[in-house]
Amino acid sequence: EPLRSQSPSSPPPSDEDASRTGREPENVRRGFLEHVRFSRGKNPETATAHDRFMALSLAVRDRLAHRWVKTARTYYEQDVKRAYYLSAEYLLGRALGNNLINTGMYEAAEQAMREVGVDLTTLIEMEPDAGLGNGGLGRLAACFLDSLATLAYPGMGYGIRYEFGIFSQDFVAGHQVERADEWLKFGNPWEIVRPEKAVPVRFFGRVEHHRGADGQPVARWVGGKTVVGVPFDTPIAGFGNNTVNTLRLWQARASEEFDLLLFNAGDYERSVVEKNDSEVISKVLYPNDAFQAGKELRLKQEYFFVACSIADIVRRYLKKHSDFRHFPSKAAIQLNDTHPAIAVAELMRVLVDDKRLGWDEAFHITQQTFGYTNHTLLAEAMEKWPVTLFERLLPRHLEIIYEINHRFLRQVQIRYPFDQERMQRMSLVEEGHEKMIRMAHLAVVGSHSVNGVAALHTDLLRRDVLTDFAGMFPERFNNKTNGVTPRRWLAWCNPRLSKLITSRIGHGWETDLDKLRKLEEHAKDAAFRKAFREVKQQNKHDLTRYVSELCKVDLNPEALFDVQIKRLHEYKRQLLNALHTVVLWMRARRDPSTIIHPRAFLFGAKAAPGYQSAKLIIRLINGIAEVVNSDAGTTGLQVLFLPNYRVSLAERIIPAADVSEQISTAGWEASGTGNMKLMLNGALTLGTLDGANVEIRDEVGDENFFLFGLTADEVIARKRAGYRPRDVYHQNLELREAIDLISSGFFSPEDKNLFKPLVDSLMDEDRYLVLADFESYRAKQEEVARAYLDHDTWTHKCILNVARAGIFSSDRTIRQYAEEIWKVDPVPVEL
Ligand code: B1H
Repeated sequence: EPLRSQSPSSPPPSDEDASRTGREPENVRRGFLEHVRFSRGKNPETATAHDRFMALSLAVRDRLAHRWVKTARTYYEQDVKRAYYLSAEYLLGRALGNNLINTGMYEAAEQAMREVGVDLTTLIEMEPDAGLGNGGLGRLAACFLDSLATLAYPGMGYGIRYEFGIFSQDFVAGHQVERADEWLKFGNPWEIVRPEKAVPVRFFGRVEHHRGADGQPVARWVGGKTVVGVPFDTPIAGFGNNTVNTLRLWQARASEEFDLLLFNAGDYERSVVEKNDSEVISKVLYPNDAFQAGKELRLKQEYFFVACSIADIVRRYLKKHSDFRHFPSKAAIQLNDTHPAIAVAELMRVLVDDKRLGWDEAFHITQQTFGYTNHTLLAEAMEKWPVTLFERLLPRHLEIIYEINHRFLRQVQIRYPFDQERMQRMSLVEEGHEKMIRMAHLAVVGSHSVNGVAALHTDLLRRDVLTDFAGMFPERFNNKTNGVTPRRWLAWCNPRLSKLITSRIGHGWETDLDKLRKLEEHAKDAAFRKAFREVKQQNKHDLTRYVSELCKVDLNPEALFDVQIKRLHEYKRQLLNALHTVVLWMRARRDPSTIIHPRAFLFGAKAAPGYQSAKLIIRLINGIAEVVNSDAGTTGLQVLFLPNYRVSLAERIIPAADVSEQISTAGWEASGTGNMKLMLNGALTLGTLDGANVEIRDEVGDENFFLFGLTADEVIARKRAGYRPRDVYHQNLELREAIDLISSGFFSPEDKNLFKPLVDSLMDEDRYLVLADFESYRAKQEEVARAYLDHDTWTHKCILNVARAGIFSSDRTIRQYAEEIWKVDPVPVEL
């Protein structure tokens, strides 16, 4: 029975009831005070900072609730086609400040808090980051959710509600130490649990084959054990509109039925133990970026959230439809890398086994529904699962994959007769010592669209990693260059620059970032350049203050802030940056006048806990920092590794950056998105022709970009020609001295041989051509330092970088996905 909102004696609570939905300061204040009392059970006098954070967040959520419901109803009533984003990661960061910005309530909240004697920024700082992702891939998913809502697209995210997100990082004697990220410990004010929408998910068991009443073969997956997925919904508010979309994250719960079965059988202990087994599925995010560890639990996580999401999508479809032939006109599902690629087999299972569709019809529907985004060319990141594991965990899916493969390889054979090698290369099953399922091949074969994340990356995908597929299905391949949301990465994180921009070109850039072009005109105005420079300087002072508390290091705010912030990976070459700092320092020790301008080298990065060489690079940089910072007074050089790099720390660093280090070995960084955030905040890029750097340079022009290093083609050629890093070492005196200093144990007095593995791998193999690119990098760094001396010309370049960052808005990216892949239209929400 639906709830009656009318009763004879009391007036109905209406949507317009301002005490709950009003966005004026007095409404926000009342909402806040009510939550202090009734949600936190405190008096204003006894409420802690955390109570206040919870109360304000709940008051903000109240102000989204009405639009959230209205958005869902609008989509339902208009029966619109929806875009579903399936991702194992969402690196959301904090929500309060962003929701205040997107709803236009920031000033009201500030005033309301001031009136009750609370500082809004202190309160915002209470919120833990939602760190349900590793790096770029997870943050991209978060930016996409923001753009979907802002552009009023009917989009929804699906993922896992990890109890522990990305670990938090400490340094102990310069070494990385990981701590569990207990982000839910004090409660999460944004999510709403919906146990009534829980979904059962089967694992293990066996497949029975019968003939149906119609004589057709029927497969039934039976037995095994069941885990339940419980959805938690988080509202995603668009900027300046009424759209509030949903991010639905699944938590694993033990199935009661199953427990009861064991319990009745008298095995209480086993039932409790198995409850644990089920619930570990959503326990923790795997902390690897662009590396596949191949753990059984990870495959369970992937199937778990995929099965829940597909069931949820199908259930929603069946509320208004019964004929599955129209399914692709109501649902587009995007696979964020191969982590959810099992969805191809799962939708086939639902359509063929549960809904009894014919294979060909089901496969056509499946292909029309899915799109696949590839995020990396690294061989070690390619997901492959042992057939034996699949057979045990997901026996029916293995059969389905074999059937897809059989039919697909027949197509290959007809198209390319007598080409056995090609069939082997393209097969979904890798033959060998241990047979493996290639998830990327499953994703490509099961989708109508395959995209890379930057122009160069898509080219390389076509040319190298997926050549055979691009040859056979050229129309499937397309590029969608990544983007970042200008709400979080400018409006929110850099209020000073935002205000300055708005003072010149007005509002509107927040949702139409191409409007920043108008700044090109203002770049000619000396007063504007001066104001721009002052903003950067103030941001650097802010960061300096923050860092002095956090790291007990006093940065020189007059120094050039040179930042490299991203995951720690050998291909990203933090080691190249580190080697250069050693060379500079050795020079400065001999002759301080060689340092053209004071400089602070700032690093932020987490290393995967099992990635030994990455951890050693962190230890090295911390060792270098200790030495270099001890005589910063004479050299003007500072090196600092900021601990626990995460979204909320990026929001502080990026507005204060002068130089953006984007120095990966050409061909390895699929896109990068930090490069875009730094450009948007007026940092100049020092970079290789890799990932989206190529497009950034195309936009800003060569004179506003510091380019160095081998190109992707040159990297390949250099390796083919027999690259010998030791020769480079012998030919470059300064480089040799720096490497020798590291080898000598100078930066690791407690263990003179600590860096031996690092140096050995550099001299013997140097897979990522650090030494090959060193001199080119060093020379370009010298040019950077000289360019910085001319403050005014430098600032002019910074402004042009901001002015030309428009195309790197994730709004542009999402519009392209929506128009070219998903075929979904905006659906504005009216109140
Ligand atoms: C990217 C990953 C990734 N590419 C496997 N691949 C993971 C792969 O947990 N895992 O198993 C996690 C992450 N992440 C990044 O995606 C690219 O390296 C960046 O260049 C790119 O900008 C980003 C977004 O497209």
